[in-house]
Formats: sequence, C-alpha cells, structure tokens
Amino acid sequence: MTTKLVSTLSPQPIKRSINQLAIFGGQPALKEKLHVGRPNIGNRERLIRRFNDLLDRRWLTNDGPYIYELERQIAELVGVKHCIGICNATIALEITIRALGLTGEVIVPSFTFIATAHALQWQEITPVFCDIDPQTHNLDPRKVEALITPRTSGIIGVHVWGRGCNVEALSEIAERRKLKLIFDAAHAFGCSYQGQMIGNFGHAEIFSFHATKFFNTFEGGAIVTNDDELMAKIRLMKNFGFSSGYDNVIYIGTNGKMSEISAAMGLTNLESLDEFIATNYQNYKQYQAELQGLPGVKFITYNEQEKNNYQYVVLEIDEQITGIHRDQLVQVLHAENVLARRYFYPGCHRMEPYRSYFPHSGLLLPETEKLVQRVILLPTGTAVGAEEISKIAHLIRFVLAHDRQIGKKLSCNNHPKIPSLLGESEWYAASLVEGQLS
Ligand code: T4K
Repeated sequence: MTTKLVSTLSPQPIKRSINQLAIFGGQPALKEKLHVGRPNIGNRERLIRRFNDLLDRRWLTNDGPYIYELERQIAELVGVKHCIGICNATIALEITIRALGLTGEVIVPSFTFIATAHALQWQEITPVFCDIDPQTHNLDPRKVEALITPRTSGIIGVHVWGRGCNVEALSEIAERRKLKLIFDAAHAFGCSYQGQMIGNFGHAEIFSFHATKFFNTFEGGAIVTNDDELMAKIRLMKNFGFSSGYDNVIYIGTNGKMSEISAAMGLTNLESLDEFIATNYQNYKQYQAELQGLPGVKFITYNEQEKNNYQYVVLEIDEQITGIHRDQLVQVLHAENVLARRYFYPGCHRMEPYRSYFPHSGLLLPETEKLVQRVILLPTGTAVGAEEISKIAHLIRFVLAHDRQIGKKLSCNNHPKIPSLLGESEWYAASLVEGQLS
C-alpha cells in the first residue's frame, strides 16, 4: 500500500529499489549534509554594520547599548516586565535556580535537554524526574504531586517543542504546596499559551538563543520575569554581584553576561523573526502534507490558534505498526545525508550522573521510556528548501514501504552503525576495539 504512495507522490522516485539506498551502497539523496538546527541568519549588512559600530565604540560586553536594546525589545515582544540577557540558557537556568533559593529536590521532566537537569545537579540539587503526558510531551501534572517530598523546593516545567506546559495545573500545585515554579522555555521564544505569550508564567522563564534555535545570538539566552525583586537579584548575580560604582560587590554572583556581539546578532535576527517563523511554518505544512496518512507515523502538530515558532518538525514512529524501528529509519536517513535527530534520547535519567544515581528511575517514567524510542526530528529552518523536504518525505515513505526488507537487510548484513548514532557505551566499546582509547 505504501509502495503506491511513493509512486503517486513522486513522478520520478529518487529510489527505485532498496539497493539504491545509500546505506546499501547507493548515492546519497542529498549532496550536502542537512542538519537539524542549521542557524537562521538575518540581514548580513545590518549585522556587519552593528559589528563595526561596536568595534568602533570599543565596548564589547558588560552593559553595552546593544544588550540593553535587545532586552528592551524582547521584554516588549513577550509582554513581560523584565528581560535579562544571559550568555546561554544553561547559565540562565543555574542563576534563576539559585536566585529563587531552590534546594534539596526539584521536580523536572526527564524528557528534556540535559541542561535542565544539569543546572540543578551542578548546584547539588537533586533533579527528581517526572513522567510526561504522551499527548503533549510535557510534564504530567498528575504525576508531579506524587513526587513531592519535604525536601522538594520547586518544579521546572519545560515547554517542549515550544508547546506550552499545563501552566494552570502546575501553578496550582506550586502555590498549594508552596513551591517555586520555573519554566525552561528554551524552545518557546515567540510562542503563546492560551493566548498569553510564554515568558509570563511561573516565577521566571528561560529562553535559549543558541545557534540551533530559530532565533539565535550565536550563544545566548534570557531570563524573563514579572517579579521586580527577582529581577534585581538576577541582575546582580549575572555580573559577579557587582552593584553600581566600582569595586562594590554586594551579592554572590557569576559571569552570566551576554556580549555585545551576541546582542548585535540578536537585534539583527529580531528584525527577521517573522520571516524565520513564516519559513518554519511553510516547511512544517509541507512536511505535514507530504507525510500524511503514513500508518504508524504520528506527525506532531501545533495549535494554530496559538503563536508558534514551528522550529521543530517532530515525528513519532511506532515500530509495532511501521515494522521498522525509529533508529533504523534514522540510520537510513543519515546515510542519505539527512541528519535527523533523536531529541531527547535516551532521556536525562539514562545519562550520567543520573543513571548511576538512580538506576531504576525508568520504572517511574513509562511514557518517557516509550517516547525516547520513537521521536525523530527533521531538518527545517531557512537553510532547508521545498525540494529537500520533498526528498526527505519521499525517503521516509520509501523506507516505510520497504520496512521489512530494509530492517532485515540492516540486521543481517551487520551494517556499521553511523558514529553519530552510537550510544556512549557503544562508542566507548567501539573505540576500545579500534585502539583509540586505552
Ligand atoms: N533547555 C532545553 C529544553 C534545551 O533544548 C536547551 C538547549 C537548553 C535548555 C540549554 O540551552 P543553551 O545553554 O544551549 O542555550 C543542541 C544545542 O546545543 C542546545 O542548545 C539545544 N538545547 C539542544 C536541543 O540541541 P546538540 O548537542 O544537538 O547540538 P549540536 O552541536 O549537535 O548541533 C545540532 C546541529 O546543528 C548539528 O548537527 C549541526 C547544526 N549546527 C550547529 C551549530 C552549533 C550548525 O549547523 N551550526 C552551528 O553553529 O545540542
């Protein structure tokens, strides 16, 4: 049935037999590697003008004019009282966690980028991993309450893929149990939840402006909050605790400052924000149209009543129906130069140091365990064109149409795994065999 779909959708199918797949020796469908997370870059002339300005000014960091302007524009866009630009979202999380006085245990999803958990453990606070709602991929509030102990001081929700957490339920629990509530909004810049811009919830929210995010400042992030006192504390903490005047340290602090060159990139990219979102939206709709109706493939959708940045194109592959495991599909795609990703495989609880600390935590995370085996992210953003999306969609359809043959051939021939797909322990073992590690 799926074979038919391949031929009807493409008058010239790029692969006619499975032997033409690059993994079995054929030519890759794409000449160049196509990454998930290729940066979007705004107007170069304006960017270079800003670089020249800041060089002429010889003001490279520490409260320069660009960072203040970026903070002002972000606060306005989000409709939040305060925005503090930070060197990256990981440090932003660490500072916020410390500024809010979190201690003991904090409840977080395991289905997130490792930075969410590390920002806690770095300060010797235990991340207590909570399961997710399989529909939303976000923290399941019904499961949060059961994990609260006398040591719990807070909850960190993550708006995964930019789709808002269940903010009301988490806020209600946090208020009733007297816990601090932070949102890791690394994916959710420019997104809304129930009509309100993300950035206005909990005690504070954190954005990431890393190069791979749809809006980037090379490296960067921001803390946004409506709390004046918290803002004042964070401003001190991100600059070693320095207050006004020279030599005046009045609080514990670190170096969390965003540089002027990052802020210049941010100001330039903000001017193209609508264009980036429009491209992401177009790509998302094309993928959705070209991948519709594939049994066992769930295309993650965004509520179009909300504001979304559409920076992630996400599929869930159900091996029971497709007949091929997500990892095999990823392996085939990588050989074709489509570097699809498995965020957030294998889940924070299966990464160090957490897997050593809590070897059985997976037992409490059945939905996370299932999801990390299924999710695949496809390339999007301004570096990806319609023709490439069509090729990727054709490849996926082709693979699913020949699922059993490909699966069999992959396991029989003992095809070398693609290094980027090796788990840490497999990589370590392979390196030992190859004599690269002693
Ligand atoms: N919380 C959440 C929920 C997050 O997702 C993240 C970051 C954070 C917190 C922490 O934010 P930051 O401290 O980073 O601001 C990437 C990013 O490094 C990371 O920022 C991001 N989440 C995470 C989801 O993805 P990797 O390990 O996948 O990055 P990497 O180097 O493999 O880059 C992805 C692809 O992008 C590469 O295949 C190549 C391409 N790329 C990358 C860079 C840096 C480019 O084409 N150009 C580039 O300049 O983690």
